[in-house]
Amino acid sequence: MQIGAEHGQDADEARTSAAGDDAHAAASTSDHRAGFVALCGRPNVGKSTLLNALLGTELAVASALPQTTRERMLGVWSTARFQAVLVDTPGIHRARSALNTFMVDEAMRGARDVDLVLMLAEIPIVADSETAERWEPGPGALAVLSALEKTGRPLGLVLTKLDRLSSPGLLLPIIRAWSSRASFAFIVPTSARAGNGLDRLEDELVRFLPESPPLYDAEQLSDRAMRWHAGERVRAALFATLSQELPYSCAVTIESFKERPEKDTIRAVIHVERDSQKAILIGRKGKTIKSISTRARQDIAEFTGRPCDLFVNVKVTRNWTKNPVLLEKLGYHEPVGGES
Ligand SMILES: Nc1nc2c(ncn2[C@@H]2O[C@H](COP(=O)(O)OP(=O)(O)OP(=O)(O)O)[C@@H](O)[C@H]2O)c(=O)[nH]1
Ligand SMILES: [Mg+2]
Repeated sequence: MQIGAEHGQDADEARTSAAGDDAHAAASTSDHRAGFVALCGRPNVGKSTLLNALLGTELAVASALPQTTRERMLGVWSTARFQAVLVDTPGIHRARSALNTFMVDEAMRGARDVDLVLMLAEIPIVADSETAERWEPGPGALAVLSALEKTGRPLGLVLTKLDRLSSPGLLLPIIRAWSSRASFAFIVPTSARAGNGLDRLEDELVRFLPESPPLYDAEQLSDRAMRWHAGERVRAALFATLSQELPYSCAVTIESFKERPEKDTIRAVIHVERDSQKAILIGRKGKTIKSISTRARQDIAEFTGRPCDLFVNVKVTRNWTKNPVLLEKLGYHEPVGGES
């Protein structure tokens, strides 16, 4: 698996470099298609899980808690027929802290300049057809719709978590309620978990990719470097291990990532906002931090395909979620060319 060393290449830059690249041109056939597809929606609707299901690999970190994804990430889906560069984005929500404002801005940056925006929305769990008939999208989902319509990009609706619906008959009124709200290019119900609707989604989205040679090397799976993915896996372990609130006060930086043929060595710092959080994170006799780092180490090793040593430190970076300067220091800023 090849992971990108570059981040920050936008849609236009990728197109320009592909057009001038002989190696890519050689791979092109007249009907090959390539382009960018953004996955957008409220937090927790299943954007990262859908990206993973389409790519067939656990590239993006997904969790049961909302606001897991904080930064854009590209997942490159290459087939003989097309290359869809999928843009995973943070959930769009009403932001209060500096971190949340960054996340929503990041999501909107993800929807910019793409060939197609997919708006993901959860299928509501309705018990009977009467409830389904009365159902309307909520204010949060409608706010997302209005923000995405403003991008002016073609907009397809992906209804998610179809497997939770007890009967397929309940779906029709839900689709009707959505189609009365906007003129979507298409509406596709899916279950990333059960693998339903993914073939149809593929057919729909490929139609929006322009004829083009591949924009990325077919071997390249992501624009983010391995150290970024390692940091994400430490964050995933925090979401999986800690109770509700604490993961939202945690940021992870990778201080060093030494690749060695037999065993990589990774040093990570988990930043919390307060001393009391540091104590909880470490736990009695270091038990909590040990289980987090064991979990993260296994996850990173599975991802890289190599064993690793992972050393984790916990540091108090006071009120970092509220302070734009500290956010930048911890890596939450608009990407600059070549940086990962
Ligand atoms: N039942 C069911 N659950 C799903 C499906 N897709 C995603 N989920 C679950 O929904 C939760 C959120 O999934 P994510 O992929 O992290 O959602 P997201 O939209 O990326 O969330 P944020 O990054 O927090 O905005 C996880 O617990 C997933 O396992 C699905 O098709 N069926
Ligand atoms: Mg996500």
